[in-house]
Amino acid sequence: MGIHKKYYELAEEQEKLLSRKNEIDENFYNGIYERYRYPVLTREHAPVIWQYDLDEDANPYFEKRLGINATFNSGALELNGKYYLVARVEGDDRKSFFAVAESDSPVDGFRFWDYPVQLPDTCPEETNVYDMRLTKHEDGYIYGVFCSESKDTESPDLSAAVAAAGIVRTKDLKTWERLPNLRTLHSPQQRNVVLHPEFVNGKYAFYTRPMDDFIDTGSGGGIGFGLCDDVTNAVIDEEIITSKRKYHTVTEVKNGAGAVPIKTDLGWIHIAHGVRNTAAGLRYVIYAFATALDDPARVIAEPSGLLIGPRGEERVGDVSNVTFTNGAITLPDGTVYIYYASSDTRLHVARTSIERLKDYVFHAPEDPLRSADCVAQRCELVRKNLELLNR
Ligand code: M1P
Repeated sequence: MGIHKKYYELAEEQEKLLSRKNEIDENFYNGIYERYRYPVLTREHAPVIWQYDLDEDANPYFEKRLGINATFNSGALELNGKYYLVARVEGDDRKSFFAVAESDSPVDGFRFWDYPVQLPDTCPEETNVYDMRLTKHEDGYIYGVFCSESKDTESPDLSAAVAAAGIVRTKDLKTWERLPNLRTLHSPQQRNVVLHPEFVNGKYAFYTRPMDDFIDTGSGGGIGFGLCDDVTNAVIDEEIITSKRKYHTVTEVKNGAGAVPIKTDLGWIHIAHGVRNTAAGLRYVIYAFATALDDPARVIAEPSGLLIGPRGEERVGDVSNVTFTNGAITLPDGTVYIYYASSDTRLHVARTSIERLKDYVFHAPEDPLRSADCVAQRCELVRKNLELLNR
């Protein structure tokens, strides 16, 4: 039994990709954040040993045995000076799983650990798992909250599914303890659930996304918020709505919490996603809002429109016209790295800071919700600028 020589070629080629330095994309400017030129994770980052049988006897043509289709929506965390992404990895078989990618840098050099995460398999009906949010909670654990998807056995429709929020916790990203799924007593389905990093009134606090159905949020009015006493048996009775879905905005069809909220002196800054419908299908963008420090469910600022929308090659992928985030890392100096995926295919990074995010969230104007008022808003900006320019 020997190693097929093609392995060395592929490994060498991949090494060039993994050691490539990233750089700021000079063609993009908005003052709010910088985009980086290269994605931080792509399917080409997936280890060769995940996909090929290296044994030249068993695999004489060196054929791919278990392909990887995409690496995208990632939880993100800094731990002991290293940067970690817990990515959604999708096999060619359509099943997603989690895998940890580690780097010494927040913008490049991410390498997957040898083995994907093997979550404790406690839900026999669970078919798919994805989109983990990683919360360093003040109780000392790192929590991973993710979508646990099962077939809806009550429905005759083969595609009918049920989404629930799975919960795991760890201290090192290696050993994962699975807790029972979150139960929300008044919402039949849940996706895009995020655990708040601090206790609120002595309780665990979750941002939820009440949904009547697997795809449609139905009567769900937006990003929810609920408290529970015991995270090891998490049950939320009352969900209140924080950032609402609104007609003719980027959140009209649905929205969902993204990265764990970032604490600032002015409030919690949330980086979430909003969805609208178009003739070409759903369009997902990232938007931001702030909630009060003394009440993380109360929205105190919400600039209009999108923060990050798909641009250039980001527009195209398995689910085109999507930007989506479920992870950001804030450094002690206030630098913020937002990890966002494009078109359910690859993962990118954008760099900003707490000060710039605050300036954006609290000073970019709110959506006045009507064209006539938007024109008035823009004309006021033009008037002020012309006055300055003509002074
Ligand atoms: O395909 C776009 C996104 O769709 C879902 O988000 P939502 O629940 O808001 O519709 C998620 O499945 C997400 O993984 C995916 O990126």
